[in-house]
Amino acid sequence: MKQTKKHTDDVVRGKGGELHQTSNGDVPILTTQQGTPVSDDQNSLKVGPRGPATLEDFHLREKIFHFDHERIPERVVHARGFGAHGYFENYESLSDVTAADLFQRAGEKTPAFVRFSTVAGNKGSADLARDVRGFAVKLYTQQGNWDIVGNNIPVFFIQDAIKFPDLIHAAKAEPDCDFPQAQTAHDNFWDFISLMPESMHMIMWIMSDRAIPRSFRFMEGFGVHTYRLVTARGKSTFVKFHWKPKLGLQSVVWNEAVKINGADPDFHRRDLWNAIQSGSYPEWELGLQLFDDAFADSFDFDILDATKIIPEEQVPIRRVGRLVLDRCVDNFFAETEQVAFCTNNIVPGIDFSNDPLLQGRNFSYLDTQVKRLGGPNFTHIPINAPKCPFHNFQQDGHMAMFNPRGRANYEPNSWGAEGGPRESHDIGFRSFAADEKGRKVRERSESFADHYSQARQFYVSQTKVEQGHIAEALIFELSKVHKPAIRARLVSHLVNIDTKLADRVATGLGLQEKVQALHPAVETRKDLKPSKALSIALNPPKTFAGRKVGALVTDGVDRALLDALKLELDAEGAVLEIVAPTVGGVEASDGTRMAADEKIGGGPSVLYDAIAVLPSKDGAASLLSNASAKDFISDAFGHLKFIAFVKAATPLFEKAGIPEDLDDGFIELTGRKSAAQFVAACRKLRLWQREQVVTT
Ligand code: HDE
Repeated sequence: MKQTKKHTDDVVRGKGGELHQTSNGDVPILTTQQGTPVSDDQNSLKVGPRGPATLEDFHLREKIFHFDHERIPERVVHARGFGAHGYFENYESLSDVTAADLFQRAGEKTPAFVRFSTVAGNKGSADLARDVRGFAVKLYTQQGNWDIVGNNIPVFFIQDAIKFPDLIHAAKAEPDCDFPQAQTAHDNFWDFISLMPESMHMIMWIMSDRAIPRSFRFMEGFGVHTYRLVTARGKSTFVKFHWKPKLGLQSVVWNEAVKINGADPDFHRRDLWNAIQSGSYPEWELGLQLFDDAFADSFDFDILDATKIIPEEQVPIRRVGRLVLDRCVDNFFAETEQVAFCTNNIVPGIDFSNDPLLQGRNFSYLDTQVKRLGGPNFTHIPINAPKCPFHNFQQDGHMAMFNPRGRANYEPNSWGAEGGPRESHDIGFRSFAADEKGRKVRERSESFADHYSQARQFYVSQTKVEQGHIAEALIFELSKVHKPAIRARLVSHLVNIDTKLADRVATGLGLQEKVQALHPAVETRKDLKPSKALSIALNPPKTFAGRKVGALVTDGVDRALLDALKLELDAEGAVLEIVAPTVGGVEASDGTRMAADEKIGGGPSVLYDAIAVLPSKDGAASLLSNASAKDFISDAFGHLKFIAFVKAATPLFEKAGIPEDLDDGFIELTGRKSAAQFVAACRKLRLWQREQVVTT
């Protein structure tokens, strides 16, 4: 092989025509794991170029051996996830309610790592599955790592951890055929759920648009369980944790979710990655619902029951700081895959409650990390290691990196200053000294028995449109259930929640017989006040910031108009992407060339929050036979999006089946002023009244 090249990008050919790139000092020299420099990474060591391979080829063996062991077990649940780094910044000192070090000083920043996830699907499943999203936050505080391992829904399916394996078995692919993937729309799930009345509140949430968020950036997070905050003097206050997205809530509609999964199965992870890489850092405020024993005793439900919320109207949320995600990972596996969240990672000043779900989780997370990460030293992996000093006498095991130094590996000992760390009565973690007594029983508390009242409260807190989506989601899911008795049994629960909902679902399923209410353990309360905070539609964002407009253009597009639109979107903090017949772009009306972000079929309108249809007259004519261009428009219309347009687009609208009498969601672009009007309209995200014409 001749080595004459100057730059690594240059290649030389080997005897068999294979290409070799070598280091010329501009990049490091390739080595084995042991640091031995490698001369040829294209050919294994053989006896003659056509002869057998040799066993002594340590480079080949090491490379293949390492590759064979690249996979670790994926998470049993929440396998599909995406993480990012950032920080939590305190607004004020919370020393009145907690001794937790990170909450003592206003303005203090604590490093954070967050991993978002879906629950049911495997690691390679699509992002827009109808599912709960995990919202797990690791805070590297000065007194140890604190993990708030939450979800984007504030309640859970079950009340006792002992049912978790059953729930997850039922939700995941069925064990004989191994499908469906990342979907609850199958017999096993609904069979289990229909026999689990405590899950009905959660069912309302996952059948709502909360389970198909537009982006991780536009969803809330919840700690779910009741925890305790504890002061230095040992005073305890109950707390529920909330994350409130700065950009507001937003979801997609179901038909859109289905199509996004095909067009871009990585839609959520790409969204987060792009936002952070472009400097548009997503932000959430940490909210605390604080309450004392007196409130807990007087509240309508048990604060230890994870299938219940405390409405914000009853215990307002105190916003105490902000979480900012400002750095993508350097390596997905090292950070996002190996991060190990544990509910039992807690710091002084915070404590658990007796929620039986939380108590079970405190066992599960530590246990699962050993399986996933291969041994007890997963805390030595940089993403899991505390950023504060840590000292103990734990030693050895697989991959030990930080064994104690010197001779002391136990305490008490007699080695004085060299004797290693000791306990601290002043700052060490102390559990809240709760009075606990009772009979040892395997029993559910009667205070957990109301299964329907809050399910109803959630349902009646939704707008008509949102209620329709819940009904349609139930009809969709139950239509995939083959056993009619399971469908009917589920509807018999719905009767206890809302009879109109039950009727609508029964009709949608074509049930022939009137379904009677399943006998409830506790009658549904109808006096719980609707809570505005539970609806997405009633809490619209104030801005279109962070959202995306897709502009369908052709050669001859009006450049000035496009520039005007871009200026308005920039000012709002939103993004404009160009969708053109080819990715090579178009020649605009003024003769300038514009690159495209997507080819029409590759950038369907489901990937955008709103669209602009800006072809030239000739361009529109040439798109009339383009099925993707038609779908671009008809989908945006069907998904209730705002549509900016120029007159030349009219034939395309006709082709896409848009009613001639354009509704308020269409805004004709003529200049900067109309572009501003379009952006202002987009802040509403969707024209909900269009649902009277199209069903999503
Ligand atoms: Fe989890 N859960 N869970 N879970 N969970 C896991 O831990 C478990 C529950 C949640 O991004 C596992 O590291 C039990 C509620 C998130 O890495 C496992 C019970 C909530 C994540 C586990 C629950 C969650 C997990 C699998 C019932 C919301 C992903 C891999 C008592 C408050 C964290 C792992 C990440 C992951 C067990 C219920 C949230 C098996 C036993 C309720 C966000 O340990």
